[in-house]
Amino acid sequence: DPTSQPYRTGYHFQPAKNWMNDPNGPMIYKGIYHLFYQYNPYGAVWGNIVWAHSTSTDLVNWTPHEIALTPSDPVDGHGCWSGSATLLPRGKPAILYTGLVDSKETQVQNLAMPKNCSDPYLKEWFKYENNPILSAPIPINATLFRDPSTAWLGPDQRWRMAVGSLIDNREGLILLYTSKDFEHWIKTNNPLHSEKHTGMWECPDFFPVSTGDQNGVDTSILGPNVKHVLKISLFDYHRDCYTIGTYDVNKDKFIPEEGKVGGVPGLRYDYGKFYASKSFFDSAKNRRILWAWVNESSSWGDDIKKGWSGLQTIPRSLWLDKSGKQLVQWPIVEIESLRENQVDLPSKFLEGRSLLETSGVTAAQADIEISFEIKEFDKAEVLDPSWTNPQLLCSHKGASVESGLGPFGLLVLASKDLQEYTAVFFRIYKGQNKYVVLMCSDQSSSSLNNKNDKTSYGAFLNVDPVHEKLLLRSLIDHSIVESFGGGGKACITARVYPILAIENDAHLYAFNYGNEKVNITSLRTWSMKKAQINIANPIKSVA
Ligand code: DQQ
Repeated sequence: DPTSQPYRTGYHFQPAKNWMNDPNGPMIYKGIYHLFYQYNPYGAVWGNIVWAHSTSTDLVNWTPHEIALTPSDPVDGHGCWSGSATLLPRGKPAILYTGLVDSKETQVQNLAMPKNCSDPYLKEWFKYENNPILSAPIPINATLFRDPSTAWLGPDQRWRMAVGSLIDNREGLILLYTSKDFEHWIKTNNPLHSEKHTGMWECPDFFPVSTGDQNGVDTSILGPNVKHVLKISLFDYHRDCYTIGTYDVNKDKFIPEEGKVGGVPGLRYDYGKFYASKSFFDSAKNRRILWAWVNESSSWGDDIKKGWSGLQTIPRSLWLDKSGKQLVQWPIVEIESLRENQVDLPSKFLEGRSLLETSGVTAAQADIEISFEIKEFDKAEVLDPSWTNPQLLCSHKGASVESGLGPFGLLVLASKDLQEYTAVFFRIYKGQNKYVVLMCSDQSSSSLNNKNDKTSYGAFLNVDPVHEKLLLRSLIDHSIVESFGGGGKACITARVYPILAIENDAHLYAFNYGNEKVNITSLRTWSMKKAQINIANPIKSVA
């Protein structure tokens, strides 16, 4: 039974069984949240891809529906790949998605619409009779032409959609198309954006963010009060990168403010496992919400044995940081409705090389927030200027490597004897003219099962530890740990499969393996209730 296993999650979105990858077409329609996703109805590995569909009223509990889009010749007989939803004027939804027309993975773009717009659950969809609406333009390779974005409407009353692609020199690019009627689309002369030596760009997401507050704005909003974000999924590196910039709607060009969108050292939504993300504007609560696929770190054999593969992140609100230079993400507030049995620890010093167990929490299914304050910086080590790659730094200096200031943070999904643990922590270094905070998620001791990928992840956190507290929140859910540093300025998601630290044998600790003491100013834990997620018949018959 795939639903009763130690790695099955309690409050993360996943289907009852089988393979899931990218989130597709998230939207809110008549007060109902919709999530579609790439799904294999026949097994726990990628293949036979359809659009599965679930709806929710609170983004926490989800009802499964019939498959929304299933392959049919001639426009998508070999797969219904990723795409997006757009709300047309008068609120009518439309789906743009990639169809695979043959076994060689030739890709076209298709349009689908609801059969009955008065059904808020949008249970049935039909494919537009003149599909495909787009085939790959010369000289684009038709196997590298996919993932239409949510469309936005320009002041010229033309819709725009972005499609991911690749040309010579491993140049990733975003093709841009415009349309007056959503059915006939014309390619613009220049791509929306492109960059050499980055490889294929998948799943583009392009949207405005408000410069004045944390509210989200509709995808078609332009003007002086917004900046634009371009997110791409880098196929060669399996990571989601974004850049903030301005969008010139007359030239249909995106101008990044700094750096490169495709650069491996660039900004990422999440520095761990997180891919093919997609955002949507939630008009009910004026926020932009982000979803992403979190794949397994276990072996194919183990995935087939457990009968499922893939999770979605907890949906995250997303907004522009006060600095204007990066985005901030935070789990949607609705998830807090699952919190119970709050335990508060009084503020206290955590001496060097010490451990503090938090009890009274179901540590395998929990939410924890901890805040550290540093007073003494003398012992901080000097950051070697050549240490520019935070992930490498975290893998060289795992949780067991002591230093002056850090590592300090959390040991989650830990066994009693600490044979197994996942460590999420900070280290503080002396940089050129400021202190540098490194955030790590170290999976190297997460499981005695060595068939899992236990790569460590890391990010530099844009927080000044002299003037600000160091906040860390982790959402722990059996085989996933989603961590938010600095109130969501750096996020790291990890998948782990402990053998000992499961269910009631999982423990949770705060730790400080550095030499210098740190002050825990607050430590709050909650057990998390189980959400009703994709259970076909949640109401048991009493007859
Ligand atoms: N997954 C889909 C593609 C997309 C990729 C196929 C990204 O449309 O490019 O399942 O994970």
